[in-house]
Amino acid sequence: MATDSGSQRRLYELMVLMKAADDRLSKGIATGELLCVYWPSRGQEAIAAALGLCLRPDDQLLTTYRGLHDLIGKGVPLLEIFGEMLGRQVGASRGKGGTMHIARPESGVMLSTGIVGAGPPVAVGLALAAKRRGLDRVTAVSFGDGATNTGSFHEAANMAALWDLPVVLVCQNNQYAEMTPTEHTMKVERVADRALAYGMPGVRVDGNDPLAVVASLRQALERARSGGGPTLLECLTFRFRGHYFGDPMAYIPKEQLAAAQAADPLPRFRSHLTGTGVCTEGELDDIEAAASARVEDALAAALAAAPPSIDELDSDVYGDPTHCPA
Ligand SMILES: Cc1ncc(C[n+]2csc(CCOP(=O)(O)OP(=O)(O)O)c2C)c(N)n1
Ligand SMILES: [Mg+2]
Repeated sequence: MATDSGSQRRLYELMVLMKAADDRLSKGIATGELLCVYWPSRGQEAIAAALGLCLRPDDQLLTTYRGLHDLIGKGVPLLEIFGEMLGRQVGASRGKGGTMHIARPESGVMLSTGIVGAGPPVAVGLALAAKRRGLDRVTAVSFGDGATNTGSFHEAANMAALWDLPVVLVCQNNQYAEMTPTEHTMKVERVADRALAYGMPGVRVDGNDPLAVVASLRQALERARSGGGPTLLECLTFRFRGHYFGDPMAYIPKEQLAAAQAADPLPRFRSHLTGTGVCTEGELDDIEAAASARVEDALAAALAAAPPSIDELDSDVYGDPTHCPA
């Protein structure tokens, strides 16, 4: 099914908002204005925008420390993202979790984790709960190429397939795990091929093309929602800013980075939208200006917000054993 023009425009809005947030955070951290840690997602926007477009509000998403784009796509308010990164009470985790630990169940974001490979087993648990309760919700989990070398990924993939759980395993293959290229950690070339071992479809898509990601994601979501079980969706992309913000990226060959930047998903999708007549240059300029303004407003509000009060110290530490969210 082709993606209609309204949805294409929505994809661009999301991608532009993700890039604007990344650009502003990067500038603020580099100048010392913002005191926070950050694992940049610049370059990987197309995947998160597709997730944002295709997941329903009641679907769930789990992500990693490199989750800025995923959080924006799933609708976590910018104020709550920036507030959390800056340790403010308005943050999604009330300023007590920081960049690595942003969760917002109201938006379906159940986990951001700094433990590589920790998302898939939690997603499998959530999907098992949904299946047992007869909900037609799907749980998507986003993780890196490096995560597919952890035992927890393989255990989760096996169990998800065995029990036909409504999960979509979304690998954002940015070709590096910290400073190590994938060919130094995997004998197989394609992450998607790992699906064969567990009896589920494994699909590799161009992760810089939002329409390609949408097309594959829709199939995977449909399969999961109708009881067909999980899919491993490998989205091939690249990480433009290094592992952590400030990483000098000395380990990335210059030609490789230049080629990746030439395939930047943003200008490429912009050309597609204008070339096919979906949007005019002026409309896209307006989208970009609106995104920058939203980011500025949210960041100013987060900077002006208070840190967690002392009373927050022991709240949210222990769960309520009688409360079981639907
Ligand atoms: C269990 C565990 N092992 C090692 C680390 C250290 N570490 C942090 S990020 C990272 C690389 C992960 O690479 P990938 O899964 O490809 O995700 P990316 O950072 O590229 O998005 C590693 C090894 C960790 N955080 N958790
Ligand atoms: Mg990686």
